[in-house]
Amino acid sequence: MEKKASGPLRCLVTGAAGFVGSHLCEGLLALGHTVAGVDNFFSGRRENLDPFASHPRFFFHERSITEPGLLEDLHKAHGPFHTVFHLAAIVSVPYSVEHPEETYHVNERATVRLLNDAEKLGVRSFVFAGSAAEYGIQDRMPLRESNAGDGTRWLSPYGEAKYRATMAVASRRRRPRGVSLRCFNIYGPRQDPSSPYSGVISRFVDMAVAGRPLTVFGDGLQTRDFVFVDDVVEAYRHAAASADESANGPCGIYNVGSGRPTAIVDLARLICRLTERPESITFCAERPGDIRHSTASIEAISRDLGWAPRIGLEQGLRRTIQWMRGAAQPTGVKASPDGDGSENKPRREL
Ligand code: UD2
Repeated sequence: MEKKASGPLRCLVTGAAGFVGSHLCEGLLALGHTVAGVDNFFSGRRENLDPFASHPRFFFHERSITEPGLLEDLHKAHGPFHTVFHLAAIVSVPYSVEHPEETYHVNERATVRLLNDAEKLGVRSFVFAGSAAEYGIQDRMPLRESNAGDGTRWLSPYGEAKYRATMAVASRRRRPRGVSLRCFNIYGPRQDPSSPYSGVISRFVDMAVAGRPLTVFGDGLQTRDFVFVDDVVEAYRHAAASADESANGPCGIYNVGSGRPTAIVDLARLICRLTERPESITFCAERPGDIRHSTASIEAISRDLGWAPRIGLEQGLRRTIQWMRGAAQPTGVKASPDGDGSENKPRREL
C-alpha cells in the first residue's frame, strides 16, 4: 500500500545537535517540514546544527528533556506537533555504568513523561531511539525484536533503560502511536571519533586519514551490523508515517540495521583500501565486556514499514571518508540507491 501524500508537518526532534538527530532535522527540513529542535549539549555538538541553524523552519531550544513541562511549553510556542522524534539520551555505555541512576532518570523516566505529555497534547506519532543494546547477551543471530524480554541479561544500565523505555513507547497504539527503532551500529558524517568508545568506523576512518595504524581490539573476528545514517533517517520517517495506520497494525518495535554481519578486521582492511593506504592494522587486547556478534533481522521493518537500507557499506564508508577529509558532503535524505533493488519497493514515509 502506498502512503497517502501528507503535507508539511510540525515535528519535534530531541537530541537535535547529536550525530543522528542533526541528520534527521536536516532531512525533515529538506522535505518541507517545520522542526523544533531540543538539545542541552550534554553530548550534542553546536557545530552539528550549523548547516541548518538559520533555516526559517527550524527553531532551536537549549533545554533538557528532564525538565517537567517541556513539551507543553513547546506546544504553546509552536502549536501542536504531528510527530515527536525522541533521540535525546545519555548515549555513552561506560558513562551509564558509572551513573546508573542518572541513566534511568534520563533514558527511561524522562521518556515516559514525554510520552504521557505527548498523549495529553494530541501528538500523532512518537518515534523513539531504541538500541541494539536492548538485546544484552544473546547467542543466536540474527536478532529478532522478540529476543529481548524481561529476562534479558543486559550489559549496562544503558541497555536496560532503553529496553524499558522501548516497552513503554511500543505500548501506545494511538495518539500517539509509539514506535521504537532499535538501531544497530550507525555510522556516517558527523560521528565524533574522539573518544575510545566512539563508533569503530569513525575511529578507523580517523586513524586511516591521519596515516596511523588501525587498532583492532581482540582477534577482529567479532562482527557488527553497520547502517548508514541517511538510512536511519529514512527509517525514522517511515516510523512516523505508520501513525496514519490502524491501531491494530503491526507492533511498535523495529530493528534498524543492514541485516549483514561485518567482521571488524574486514572493516579495517576495507577502510585501508578505500583510503588508499597500505594495510596497517595493530591487534590490541580485547575490549572488556565486548559482545562477540550482533546482527539485526530486518524482516519486520521491511514487511511492516516498507523500509530497507539503500546505502551499502562501501558507499557509506566513501562518504564518511570524504567528510572526515574535510570535503563537505551534502547529507540528509537525498542519497542515491546502492543498486540492491530496494529503491523499487513501495516506501511509506513522512
Ligand atoms: C555499540 C554502541 C553502544 C551500545 C552497544 C550495544 C556505538 C558507537 N556503540 O557498541 O553504544 O549500543 O553497541 O551492543 O554504536 N573496535 C576496535 N577498535 C576500535 C574501536 C572498536 O576493534 O578502535 C571494536 C570493538 O571492540 C567492537 C567493535 O569494534 O568489537 C564495535 O565497537 P563500537 O564501539 O563501534 O560498537 P559496539 O557494537 O561495541
